[in-house]
Amino acid sequence: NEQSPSVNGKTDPDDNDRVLQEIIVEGLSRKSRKEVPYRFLYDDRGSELYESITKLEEYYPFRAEIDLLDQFVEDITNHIPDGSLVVELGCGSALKTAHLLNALVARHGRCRFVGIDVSESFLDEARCNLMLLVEGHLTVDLVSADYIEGLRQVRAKYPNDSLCVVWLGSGVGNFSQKDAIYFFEDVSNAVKSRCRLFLCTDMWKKDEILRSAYHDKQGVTEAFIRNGMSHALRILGHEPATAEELSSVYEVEINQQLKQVEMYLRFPQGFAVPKHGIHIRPGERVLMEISRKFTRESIHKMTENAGFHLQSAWHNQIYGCQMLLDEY
Ligand code: AVI
Repeated sequence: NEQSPSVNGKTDPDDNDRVLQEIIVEGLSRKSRKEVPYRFLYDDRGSELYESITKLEEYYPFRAEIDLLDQFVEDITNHIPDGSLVVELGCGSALKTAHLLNALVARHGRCRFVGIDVSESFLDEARCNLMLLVEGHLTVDLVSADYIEGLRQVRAKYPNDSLCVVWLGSGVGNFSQKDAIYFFEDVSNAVKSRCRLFLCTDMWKKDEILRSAYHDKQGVTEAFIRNGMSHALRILGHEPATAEELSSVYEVEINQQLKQVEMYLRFPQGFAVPKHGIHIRPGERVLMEISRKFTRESIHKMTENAGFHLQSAWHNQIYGCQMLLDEY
């Protein structure tokens, strides 16, 4: 599951709302390149819509990752030494992970797993799924926190363990280039050392495939993006104006230079949220999400500052998983 917009789960709800409003206002009151951070896509409705996206015929990344894990799981487990603590970022309901953990238990006779997710209900599901689906000696620990805070807690609890941090789902694709570089530095600082990183990413590919994956015929992705805007407007107290009522046009652009899919809402008539100083001009568009696609070189560039280097990689035509090692 995605990082939540909640700040750290401990703040007063009013303070939390204020922080969220400030984040949205900052993005929407810029003179140009207005945006709403992608995390606002995931309210309850957004999470349901994302689940529907993963079942769409055009949306290949979800299935491609399962195929890749299926195909290479034996070799992947070769790179996770016996005794490692497997820590998953955004474990969700852990269905994909169960496959990897089964292979690890089969290989080493045991496995220790920590799932990190902001959603407590996902963590409950994860515990049930892992009990049902993994046969053999698996110990499960679950941490409800955002990724970096979760990793800090894991490191504090298991100071001497060698970690294998698993990040499935190509979530890093939704980070900007800069944010991704900072993120891996934060990961490295949180785990301190003795860490492997098993990172799954979508690879750069032909325009047509990307375009149809993010602009599906049934309009599910479009609804997902619109819902993100409605969610942001709701947080600003700008109701009942939903993104639908504001008559917006969904646009997908493939940015060749940055190797990313960009998802926008254009507002032919514009709109204003006066109490927050927001004015969207007629015809102006708002960036709602990017989905970056990678090459081996760009993965290296993104993680090298944090001290990770590529140990092994598995690719099929469209998707990639890589095992990276920090320097120790
Ligand atoms: C979660 N994330 C990796 C998805 C992606 O492909 O970037 C989110 C998504 N946005 C539109 N469709 C799927």
